[in-house]
Amino acid sequence: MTTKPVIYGSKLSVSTRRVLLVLEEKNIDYDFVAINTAKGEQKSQGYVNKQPFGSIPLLIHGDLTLFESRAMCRYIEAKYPSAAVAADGTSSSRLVPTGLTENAMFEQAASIEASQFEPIVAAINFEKRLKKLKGLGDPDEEKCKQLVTNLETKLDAYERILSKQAYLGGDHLTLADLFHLPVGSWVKKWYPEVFERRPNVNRWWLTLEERPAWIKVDGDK
Ligand SMILES: N[C@@H](CCC(=O)N[C@@H](CS)C(=O)NCC(=O)O)C(=O)O
Repeated sequence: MTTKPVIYGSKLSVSTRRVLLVLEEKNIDYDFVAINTAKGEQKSQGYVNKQPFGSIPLLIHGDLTLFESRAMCRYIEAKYPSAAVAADGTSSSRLVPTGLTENAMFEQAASIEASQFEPIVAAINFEKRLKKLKGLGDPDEEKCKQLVTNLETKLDAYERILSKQAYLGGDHLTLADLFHLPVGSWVKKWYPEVFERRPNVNRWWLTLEERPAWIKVDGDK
């Protein structure tokens, strides 16, 4: 298939950014179709026919129509396994390892992100940013405090893991690390100390934030 993947989404959406980040990491050419969620374009009948949940992003590539950002990232990795590494040369092109043990470690890390990290950071992102954008009022600071306490407990576990290895899934960068960046970078802006006072979490996070692909995606708003 020679056609480019088409991503429907918003450059401000964390889930869209997750997919754009992986495309940039792997230097894949893609087309982008902006969906204005404030205008409810993601709820139009034509869109919902393709994305039944009426949310972004959506990936279309040839005959394939795919939703769920993490599934898209895995698809991109599988479809373009030998795509060029990032400009700084630090990325292994295999963002999902294929060896049995390495893959099990990757899956563990991906599961940690989805089940331990995402629910908390997404709730903080909702309180601090999305609530206002949706006209639902000010953040509930008491709720944020509880969420941050919960996040600290999780990051203590990350600190234990990252004191023994460079990345969450082992000694090489994988999709599991990249999955954290879009929402986590917002949370770090509001609560930098939560990341910074854990030396290994801090080192890991700075390594991710400094990746040229992320700098490009984060700057493209
Ligand atoms: N688990 C989904 C989450 C998709 C999602 O919640 N997208 C948000 C933007 S980040 C959205 O579409 N919000 C508008 C809406 O749901 O109407 C994924 O990773 O793709």
